[in-house]
Amino acid sequence: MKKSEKINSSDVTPESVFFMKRRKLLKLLGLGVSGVAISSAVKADLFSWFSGDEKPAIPQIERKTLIFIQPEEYQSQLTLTPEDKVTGYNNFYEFGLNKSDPAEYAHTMKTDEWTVTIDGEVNRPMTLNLDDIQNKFALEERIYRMRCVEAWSMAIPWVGFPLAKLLSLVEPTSKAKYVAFETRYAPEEMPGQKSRFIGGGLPYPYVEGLRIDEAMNPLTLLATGVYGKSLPNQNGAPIRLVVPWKYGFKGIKSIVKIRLMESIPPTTWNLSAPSEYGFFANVNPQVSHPRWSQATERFIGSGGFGQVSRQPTLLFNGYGEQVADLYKGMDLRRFF
Ligand SMILES: Nc1nc2c(c(=O)[nH]1)N[C@H]1C(S)=C(S)[C@@H](COP(=O)(O)O)O[C@H]1N2
Ligand SMILES: [Mo]
Repeated sequence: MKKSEKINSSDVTPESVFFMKRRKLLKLLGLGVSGVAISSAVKADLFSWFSGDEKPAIPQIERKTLIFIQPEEYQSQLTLTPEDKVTGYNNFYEFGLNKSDPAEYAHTMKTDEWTVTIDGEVNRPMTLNLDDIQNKFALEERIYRMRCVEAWSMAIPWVGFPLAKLLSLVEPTSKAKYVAFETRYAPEEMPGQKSRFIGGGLPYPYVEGLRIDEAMNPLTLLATGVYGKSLPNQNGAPIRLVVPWKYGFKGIKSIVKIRLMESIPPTTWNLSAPSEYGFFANVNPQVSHPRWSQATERFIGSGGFGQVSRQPTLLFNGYGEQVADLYKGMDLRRFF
């Protein structure tokens, strides 16, 4: 090797390598250039700059086939968003801000030996592992509309069970007015939790909350699967919340803690930008986000992303019949 081509390992940062000639790069990566150690993190970054066949396959975590019932009332005539889009176009800032980042990087989160602790204002606090949960609650498939606050939407066949069943098991006390949720905190596995460049500067762990009557509503689901199989990490494995009449950010992923509380719990997007994201976050076409209208949405169906169809947004995302009573007499503009 010519002297001028020598590279020290300390020079091999993603930025430096980005500007290297492609040929030199490939040589570095593949051919064991002596004296150069490239960390696997840098390697992963490098590979992500190549396209198609030069990219290593994304490690796929095995998804278990689930057994579930299909209650009539939760099936629907909706056109489903195809599975590859439900599992490939995601928001999970712990793994990056691009919609493709979660599918590409979330496999680093470890989901074996997962437990969920339920405590606070309850008579029977408990910690359940995933088998306990799977054994205690029969799974059902429910097709729900999902509306992200960014004005895109999907129709998704979740598999899960009503949160109300879990809450009944722990017996909330009369002081339990709210339910708080928390995502796993493991910065070594979830790089966005320690880097604001990856995680968008949100406070972590991601936290969410519901009023107790919202949490007890039969529509509110704890999902452990999607499209008939256990959740892939990018969708919030092994267990996540789905609240179909609220904006998608209420659907906190990869839950490890559920706490019943007397006072209103903090929520991540509200902490981050309180004038833009409220506690309630009910889907409402008449209440604009400060920076865009919520009147319509781009439905992500089977067409290419360039030709998604625009459709009107529905009050409570179309679930008004089941949930409007929860907000009787409330000013939905003030409590957005
Ligand atoms: N922990 C955690 N949960 C999260 C998010 C996140 O960044 N971190 N994003 C939310 C947002 S903005 C949306 S729209 C949904 C997306 O869920 P999906 O990727 O399964 O469609 O997850 C929500 N839950
Ligand atoms: Mo979202």
